Amino acid sequence: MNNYVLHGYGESVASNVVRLALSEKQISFDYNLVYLESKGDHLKDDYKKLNPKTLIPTLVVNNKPIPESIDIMKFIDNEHPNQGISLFPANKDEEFDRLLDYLFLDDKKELGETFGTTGGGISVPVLGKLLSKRSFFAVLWDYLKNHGTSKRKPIFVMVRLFSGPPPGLYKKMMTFLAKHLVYTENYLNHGKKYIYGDEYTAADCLLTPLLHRVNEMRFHGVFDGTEFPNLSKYWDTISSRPSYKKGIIDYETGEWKPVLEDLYGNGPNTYNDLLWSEIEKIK
Ligand SMILES: N[C@@H](CCC(=O)N[C@@H](CS)C(=O)NCC(=O)O)C(=O)O
Repeated sequence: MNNYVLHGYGESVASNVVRLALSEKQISFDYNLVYLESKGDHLKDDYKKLNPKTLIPTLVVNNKPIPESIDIMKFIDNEHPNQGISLFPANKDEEFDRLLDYLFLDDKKELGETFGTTGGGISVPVLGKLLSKRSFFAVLWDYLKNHGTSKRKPIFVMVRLFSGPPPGLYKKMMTFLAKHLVYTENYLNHGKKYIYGDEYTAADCLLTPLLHRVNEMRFHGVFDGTEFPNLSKYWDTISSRPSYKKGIIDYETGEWKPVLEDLYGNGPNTYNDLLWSEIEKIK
């Protein structure tokens, strides 16, 4: 048995962040899979005791729960300063904190406001289908009564009502996603190997799952080297690190793949063209 137990879900951006960090730090842990929309395991009392916001992930260390992906990364980096990579570089400056803020899935911010919150926004078509495995009234009751983050209650109820994004939401997400992809492409003009410099850091643990989500949601052409050469190069670099397979791919639950096939067959996201027209407007 390990000292660490991670409660997470396979296809979850914030869980992917922490699993990447654990893998980069070469830390072993026990894992508890918490099903989200399809079963609502995170809304049950047992989990709520660990994470009152009913969000994943939570790292439990000798029976003490640590919620919040950034706090988990800080904790493991402090506990294991000489093991694996340094997630928070000693010479980090304000720009590093600003970058974390931009890439972090901050549950207090609006969807789309930062790249971090846009990752959640572009996932909504899949979340809607997974929520639809439960009756509307079961979801309504469960989320209103048990969800620990008030802001999210009406969002999930609406997403269940429409079995996907409520009218206009996904279109808005395309505008945000376009903006964040262009911003990140330009940011990488710094010519460094990773987002904050030449070493892999916590900022890459945050950015990798976001780009993975863009890919997973079938936004084609982002990483083929034509429109976004910097992002494409960055993607090749981070996705060929062992942590990408160990922390992300190996943990897929298998719930998302059939839903994505139902939604898009073998083709791109139905909003792919809209995304590209938004990109063209601001490039
Ligand atoms: N700020 C939190 C955000 C965690 C978060 O939003 N997790 C998502 C999955 S990526 C979640 O728990 N979603 C389920 C829900 O809101 O019901 C962190 O970084 O740990």
